[in-house]
Amino acid sequence: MLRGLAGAWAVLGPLLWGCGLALLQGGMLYPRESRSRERKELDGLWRFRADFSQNRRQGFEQQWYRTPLRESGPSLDMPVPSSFNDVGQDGRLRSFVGWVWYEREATLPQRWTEDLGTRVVLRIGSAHYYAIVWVNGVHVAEHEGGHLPFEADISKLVQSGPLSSCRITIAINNTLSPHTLPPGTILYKTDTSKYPKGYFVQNTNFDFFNYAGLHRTVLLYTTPTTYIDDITVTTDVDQDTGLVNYQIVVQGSEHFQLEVCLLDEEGRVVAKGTGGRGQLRVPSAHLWWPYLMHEHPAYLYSLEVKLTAQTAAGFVSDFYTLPVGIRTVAVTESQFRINGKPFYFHGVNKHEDADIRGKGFDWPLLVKDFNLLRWLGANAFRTSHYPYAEEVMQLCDRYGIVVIDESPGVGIVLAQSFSNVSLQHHLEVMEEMVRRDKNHPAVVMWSVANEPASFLKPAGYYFKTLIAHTKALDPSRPVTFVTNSNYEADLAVPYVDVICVNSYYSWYHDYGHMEVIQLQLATQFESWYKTYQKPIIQSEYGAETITGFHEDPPLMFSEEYQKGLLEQYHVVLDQKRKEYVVGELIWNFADFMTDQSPQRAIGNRKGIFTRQRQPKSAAFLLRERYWKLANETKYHGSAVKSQCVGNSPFTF
Ligand code: GCB
Repeated sequence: MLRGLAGAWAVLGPLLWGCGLALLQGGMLYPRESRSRERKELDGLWRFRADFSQNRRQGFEQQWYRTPLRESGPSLDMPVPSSFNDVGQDGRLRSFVGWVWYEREATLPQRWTEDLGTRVVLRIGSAHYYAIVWVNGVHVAEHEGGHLPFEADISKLVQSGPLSSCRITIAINNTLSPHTLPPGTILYKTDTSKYPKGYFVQNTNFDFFNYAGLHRTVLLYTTPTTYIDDITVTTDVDQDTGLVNYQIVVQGSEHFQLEVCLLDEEGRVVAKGTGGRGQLRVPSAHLWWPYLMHEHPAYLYSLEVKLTAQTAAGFVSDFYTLPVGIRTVAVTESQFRINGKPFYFHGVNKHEDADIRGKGFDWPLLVKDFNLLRWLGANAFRTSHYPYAEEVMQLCDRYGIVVIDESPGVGIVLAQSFSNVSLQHHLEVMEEMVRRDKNHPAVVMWSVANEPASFLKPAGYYFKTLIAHTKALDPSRPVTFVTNSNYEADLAVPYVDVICVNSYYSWYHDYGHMEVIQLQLATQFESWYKTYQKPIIQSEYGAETITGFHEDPPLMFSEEYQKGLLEQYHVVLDQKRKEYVVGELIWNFADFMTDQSPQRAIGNRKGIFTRQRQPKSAAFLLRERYWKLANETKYHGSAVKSQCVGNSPFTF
């Protein structure tokens, strides 16, 4: 039985998106340059100060946003994008909890400040966790959540006087509470024989370092005052005709015309349309195929949108071009299908994490990671455990790397974190996430959470509501969350389309005993499948491994143990993938930083690559397996050749 909507999509697509869209307020299109739009990145050095005062509120009491930061006290140079934690030598800053202040001046082109037909927008790609923004001392935005972008229209401010620059101040608070996503708690330690007065620690229930700061690009961009605010595209296939359903939202005027034009990769126009909503038909369409599933994976068309509007000042035009991949996604009782063909996820879980910059976006790191993914023969990853930078998603579209897009719902284990306050926030985060990532063909499934306490009583209502809401926002994609609960106790799995299960046999349980893995893993799969008859992904498995540690016979933490453990998992995965297991995602792509604890030797070491992206022995094992899987599961075209181009099998 088809659980996906692919069949009915041709007819219902645009209509259903209409319903979904009604829930979202405003668009969040990626800022692209065009004939009508400019962008100015504000990356580089910002002034910075952490508020070390006892109550962390000195910055507000003294209104640090009113005057340049240098006038209210000493400041540091802080790179953006970057986490602030690891760039300095001050241990207090590494573990700082509370408000930090960023500031920089931006010089604006004359046209931006003088042309009242220009709209100037400040966009912050990610500020972890809570941010307040002022421009020239005036409050312009506030945002909760560290992994999704937010914007402020600052036209009025920068166009109100003879200004050629503006001062941007951003205060950021990284404190996590039971109602934030991810949740956390602040624990005050009041025993004065052990702790100084006012001593507190931030506790979390997730396993990565709570890096903070301006993690992604901060930029200014322009549009005309009547502008294309949002575009939503969904696709389907009818025989060999591609169907592109589009819906466009315009702000600033009610009197406008819209023209859309779909171009192929050679720049030829393949379909045209008019109006704010419609369907384009593309005969003999090139489908968007995942990496290694087709000779020409990741085919992208370009949807050129042109808006013309009549305003008081005359005619204005706005142009926006959106990459579009034509593909379908569907789920059956035992398969995950892309373009009607069974798809097997062979990939990784990642983190945004690296030396020095922490979670700060970095192009060289991004390109290196994608080169490693392709070397590995990985066709998928999960954005564990929060939405990644938009540029990451764009590369997935371009390379055909399939994405399970996960929300920051990680570590939801406290009863308070299942309250209505938390649920309401989680619903809003899903709205922001779907709004940002809905047009990426690479995104094939939403994951609303990782390892919540889904056996607790309130989890049933919480996840039923959350998953239903996500499906209402986007009826075109399956929805899941990742469980580590017992199959009999889990109250949330009834609502998912695909069961994603994490297990660490012979690591956290029966440690040192690899001989029990096969039995335990087979039991895990069989129990879940018998109960639910839904496809299953092994969404995490792995072993802590310190590169360079060798022990034969294998001992825990050695490279041999990591390999041995993976091999045991693979025996069972090879049996069950013939039935209903539709994917395997190793934990983790690379070693990454965590809080300090007796279980962590400078971070989590379950990477198959080190934090510096050098392979451990397990990387070679997995590479052999993934290329073999690619050959077995490819849809058509010639065999996937492990061609030696500089010893790397990047191409067919
Ligand atoms: C898990 C979590 C992941 C941890 C991993 C581990 O189940 O989902 O965030 O890092 O286990 O290594 O313990």
